[in-house]
Amino acid sequence: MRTCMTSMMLMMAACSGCGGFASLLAQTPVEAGREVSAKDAEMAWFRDARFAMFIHFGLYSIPGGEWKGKTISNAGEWIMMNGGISVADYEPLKEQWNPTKFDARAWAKAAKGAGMKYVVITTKHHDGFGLWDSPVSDWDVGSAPNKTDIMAEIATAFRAEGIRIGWYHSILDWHHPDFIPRRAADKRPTDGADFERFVVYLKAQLKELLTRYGTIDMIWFDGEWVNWSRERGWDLYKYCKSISPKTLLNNRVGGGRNDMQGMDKGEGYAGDYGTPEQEIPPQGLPGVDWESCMTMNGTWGWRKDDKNWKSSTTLLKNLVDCASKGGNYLLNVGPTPEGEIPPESLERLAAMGRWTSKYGESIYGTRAGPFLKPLSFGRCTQRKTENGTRLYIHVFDWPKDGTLLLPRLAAEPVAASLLAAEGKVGVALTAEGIRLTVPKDATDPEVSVVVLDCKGEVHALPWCATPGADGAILVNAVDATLKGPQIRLEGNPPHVGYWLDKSATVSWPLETKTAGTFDVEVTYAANPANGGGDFAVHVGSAAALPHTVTLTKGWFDYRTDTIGTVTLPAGATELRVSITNKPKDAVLNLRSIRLVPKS
Ligand code: FHN
Repeated sequence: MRTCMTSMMLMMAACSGCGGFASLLAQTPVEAGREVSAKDAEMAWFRDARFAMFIHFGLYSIPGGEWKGKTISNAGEWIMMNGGISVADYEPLKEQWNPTKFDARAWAKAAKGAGMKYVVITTKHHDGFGLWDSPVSDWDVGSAPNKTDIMAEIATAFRAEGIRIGWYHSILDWHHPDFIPRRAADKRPTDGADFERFVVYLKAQLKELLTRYGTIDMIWFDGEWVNWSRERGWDLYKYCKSISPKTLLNNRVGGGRNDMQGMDKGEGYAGDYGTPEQEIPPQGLPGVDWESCMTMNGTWGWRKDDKNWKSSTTLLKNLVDCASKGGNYLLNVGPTPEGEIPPESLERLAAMGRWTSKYGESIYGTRAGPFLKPLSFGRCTQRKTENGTRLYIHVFDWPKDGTLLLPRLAAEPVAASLLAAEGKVGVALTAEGIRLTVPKDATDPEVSVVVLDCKGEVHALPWCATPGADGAILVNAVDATLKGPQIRLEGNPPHVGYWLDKSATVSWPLETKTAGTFDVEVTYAANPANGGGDFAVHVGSAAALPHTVTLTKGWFDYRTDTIGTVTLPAGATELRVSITNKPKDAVLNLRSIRLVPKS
């Protein structure tokens, strides 16, 4: 797809080192050359790290998803909740806590070998059980058969491998008598329960965790959705920072997390970075610090029957995807009750290490790539160099015709090469964009990396949809401009979802050399339970093209309707979709629109 600029404008951009397009360009936040703020200084190591180990380890590892001979659905670390287990029935687990094979040095070596730069381990999950001996509690390892201070072992072993330390700490506490409201299965009386007293306890334990084990690099708060508030979040944020100013605190401290999407629901919530969970933002988030946490199988804590392991290639692509969008990848392991990381996890960590040890330059210390939308064949990261900018093009799908077309950039390419591989790469500025000519075969079985060195800074040029070789114009959700409340991209590949507000709209800039009439094909999903209604497609100022949705099987079950024809004028215009009648929660999830020229 061509951007809306003539090749002459591009050449001018290239020649002028893109100085002529500053006003047009989406700024890609990079540190080089700009005033480094206190926030930047504080976040620097986080932004460079890109890859980390998450560890869910605790009493819940013992049942491993089973309780009294029954398999409990969706339970690893949630077994107490999902199994409806009372505190009295859960407490005896403490007498079984004896991870005899726990070896923090082995865990640290596995993380180091994978190329992970920090670790986040559960000090206390929602069951309230502490993996260190806390003077303010006897619900911790201090009164268990095996009194090993897990935090101390982790801090020593991971620091020895040069890995920074993060403590996961749940605000939600299903065990402490002062935590209210209680779970449904928790029939303990709440008389005398005092949540303020619980907060004092919470702060006392955090002070222990922040002062007993050297400088802690981050506290990974969680469980912020019960009886928590923005005000409590700021109070806890300031409390922790008063003890350890350099310790980063995620946005779950503040209660502002927007569910699994993980970024803040609005302004004014506490927290240093966003925390998408089990998903990666579909597009980059310029100027935002974030980290996607994901499991290797389907469960955070150990679950003996969860064999749903993602491939190492999928895990690698997730790492690259996160880095290309300016975020970190926090990849989870759930050790067994004996204290061992499952072999399937170790295999994947070793496989990732083989790749990061060879191509890590394209991940660590890089920043989000300049492209406003993900590349169709891979991803891109960038770093500042002495003479300009180095782009790392991560190729997931090696081209059969030997060419890679990069969307247009205001850039002055100087040279292209293969990272950690032999072979030549040609580079040419063309009317469609920057064309790279690569060897016939991929240089890596999983993710190959092409390097493009450019003079000066590199910025994306405004994108718009243009006719492809067949004359059709395809616009996908990932390229859309979304306006209005709640609406956002969802899924992979994404559709436009959460279209809950009738005022929200979706649009794409278009450009065609000649006027023409096109059939309009809309691909969408509409859940029978809470979807359906009417929308309209608008082209520029022409009359709207109305359409009534046909319900599908669900929000991720798509269909394509040809809804009529539109006439495009020559030149630039806009394709927009609005909701005209919304009887239920939402009308549709919109995946793509294709304009097919009428012959
Ligand atoms: O409820 C927890 C869950 O057990 C797990 O710890 C994840 C990891 O991010 N956090 C919460 C769910 O958002």
